[in-house]
Amino acid sequence: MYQRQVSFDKPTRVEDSAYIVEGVDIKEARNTCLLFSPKDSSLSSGALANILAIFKKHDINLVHIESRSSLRVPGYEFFVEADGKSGALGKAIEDVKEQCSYFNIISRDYKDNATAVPWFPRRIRDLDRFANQILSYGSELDSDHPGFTDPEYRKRRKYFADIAYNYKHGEPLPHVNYTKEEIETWGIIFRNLTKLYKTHACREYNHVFPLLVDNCGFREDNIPQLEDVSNFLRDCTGFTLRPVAGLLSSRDFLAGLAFRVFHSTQYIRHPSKPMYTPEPDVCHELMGHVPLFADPAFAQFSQEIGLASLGAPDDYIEKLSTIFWFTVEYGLCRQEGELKAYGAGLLSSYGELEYCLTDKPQLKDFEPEVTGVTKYPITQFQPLYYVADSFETAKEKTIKFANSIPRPFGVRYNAYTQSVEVLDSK
Ligand code: HBI
Ligand code: FE
Repeated sequence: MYQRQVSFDKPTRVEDSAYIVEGVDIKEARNTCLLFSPKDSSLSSGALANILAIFKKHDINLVHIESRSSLRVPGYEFFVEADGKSGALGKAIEDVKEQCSYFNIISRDYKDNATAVPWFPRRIRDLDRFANQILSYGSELDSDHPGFTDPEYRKRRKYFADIAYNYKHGEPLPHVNYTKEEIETWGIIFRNLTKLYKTHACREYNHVFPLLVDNCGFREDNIPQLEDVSNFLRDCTGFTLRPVAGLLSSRDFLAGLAFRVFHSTQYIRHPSKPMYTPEPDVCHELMGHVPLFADPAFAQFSQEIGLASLGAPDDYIEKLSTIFWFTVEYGLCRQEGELKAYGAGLLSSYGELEYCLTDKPQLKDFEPEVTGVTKYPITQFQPLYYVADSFETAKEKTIKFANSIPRPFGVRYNAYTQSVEVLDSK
């Protein structure tokens, strides 16, 4: 029986791994933003010039500066992105702080600083910065992984991991020639799942699936290419796919959703156990997740979870991950009086898709405050599912929940520039 045993839901993150790209230590550079209002913040007083002089003194470059009139204090508020060694930056921050009535730090190193807000991407290309910060690299399999002792499979996993590792925003998604054996594995899963969708999947899923057959080569004898699927999704809702080399931290993974970017694996599970995978694979992403990202209301709902996560404290990241688990992964909904599945973990698992609509599991209405603190098993079928009335109401409830997250600012997505605007009020 297929079990999606998800051993990757670790709320920990790889904070300390040094990662170097093209000679630039991006852990140090450009991962600190400052949001502040000078004490006398009327522009005519030259307040900004005084502050800039402090940065100059400490040899800190500002690679981005924004100003706007402040809602918090009379006068102006500045948002700057600093580029410099953390020691010098720390000193500059101390000096600037003294000149300010309001001051906030947004930093990757937020754990060392009680008042700092966790860093988050603000432009879609910022996603390149954590693409390589993964909890485990593709070819490093645990000893209980079905492919652990298969050198061919590990070599193949390394190939997929390298593709994703080298990917940069804006590039076409690399085309992969899947082997005959890989296509057979996909075929088994495809054949079994498609028998159930008519009766078990939600209306939106069944609306989109034939379009994926027609436009993206969803067939028993073909593993669709991420590039074709991503282009299809972009036309539907603006969602795009990005190849990912392994498991991202929850924080990074959720941040992608704020930009309507879904991090997708491209490898396939080991052929010895076609109905089981200990981690997401291309079957889970394409048959589980992709169809619903083509639905406008579901796409909005997913993006709201992503936007809520930006700069949120760790305990709220965990709540949002749990909400993600009980909706995007294992959600049920009620349609015309009948229960249907919309979660990707269900729609990519033959066994659990059948089980979830029987009278065995417990059902509760989706309520973010409650759902977000519910414990769940990851190695067996879910004993409890949360049921949504519609993606619209799930979205409204999630927005309300997001407003309760303690953050010193609000965020808004600008689809024209594909960037997140940091607002000084919610
Ligand atoms: N990383 N690559 C990848 N794929 C996922 O599905 C994924 C992840 N990191 C965390 C995660 N899912 C979930 O456990 C939630 O925390 C969001
Ligand atoms: Fe998933």
